[in-house]
Amino acid sequence: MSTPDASTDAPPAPRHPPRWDATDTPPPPFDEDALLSLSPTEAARVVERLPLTTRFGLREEITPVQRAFLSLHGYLVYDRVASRGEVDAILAEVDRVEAELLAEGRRKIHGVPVWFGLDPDGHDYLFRMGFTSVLSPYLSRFVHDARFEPVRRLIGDDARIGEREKDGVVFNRYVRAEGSLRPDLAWHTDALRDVFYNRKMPGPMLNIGLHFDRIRSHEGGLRLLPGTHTQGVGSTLLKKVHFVSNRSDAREVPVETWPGDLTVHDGRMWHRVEGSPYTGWKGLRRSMYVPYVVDRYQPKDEHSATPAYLQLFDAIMRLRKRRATKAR
Ligand SMILES: O=C(O)CCC(=O)C(=O)O
Ligand SMILES: [Fe+2]
Repeated sequence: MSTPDASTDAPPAPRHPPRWDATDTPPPPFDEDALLSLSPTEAARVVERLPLTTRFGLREEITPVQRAFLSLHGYLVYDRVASRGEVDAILAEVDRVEAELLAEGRRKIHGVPVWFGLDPDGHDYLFRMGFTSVLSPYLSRFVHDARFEPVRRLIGDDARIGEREKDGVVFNRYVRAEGSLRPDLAWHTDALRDVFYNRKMPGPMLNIGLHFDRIRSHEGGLRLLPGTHTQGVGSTLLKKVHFVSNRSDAREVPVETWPGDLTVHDGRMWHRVEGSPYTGWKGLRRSMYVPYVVDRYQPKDEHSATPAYLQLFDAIMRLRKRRATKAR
């Protein structure tokens, strides 16, 4: 399969396209047309009345209400920022890269392990990879698209897309099956990872995620603990034990998604991924995280070592894969 061109309207079909239902459209994003010149104090007052499940529209500028929502709650959900064609094209690109990695027997990209488990049919299946855009020119063009410029400026005027830094563009798949490496992801903050990378305490940092599947709140998906981004370093590191429990919390907010949605969340906020109640392909969920970096430029290459924070996870994933393969 060749790399799709962003200009064609017929991208190759992914192996597992998202479930689209024409009658299941999201509620319209919050109408901000009359609120674009509010002061921060006025915007904060508007936000106090908004539900935690508010969906926003991504415009050329991040609006005062969006800034106030992010500042109070620690996250934002944007209505379908990627088109249906783009969602399909990205998923097909990941299929292509996965096949390439399998054919080459490659298990690391720039030091970040590629986690292969088994899919519901018992075939090798990629669960997480870093530096995805390094292997996909289509994806590299996509993440640099002008529509994401306001998101970049939200992080900082000098922020850049770290395609070759940290873990690069990370692609995640979750599915419940025998041999699955993970149906879910336990409570954590992303700030802990930053502590490993920077060897300093977490400061403000935003994570930008793209969501590829229709996930209703009872079907698992991202869970956020609003407000935990301003909790202070102690709670960031110790409020819960990182990557251990995945029990629901009375204050958590389920993030319902439609394919193409974009989320912004503060890296210091506690969050998790609830597994799907469905076993097999019906519960497949995919997400992609784009790193925006402001630190000194520290690119990685094929000689880079595996980051310390990933070594333990990697050992666990390998063990799971070995067990799954043996059980067959
Ligand atoms: O899949 C998601 O939406 C969340 C992933 C996540 O929290 C992470 O990889 O740190
Ligand atoms: Fe995370």
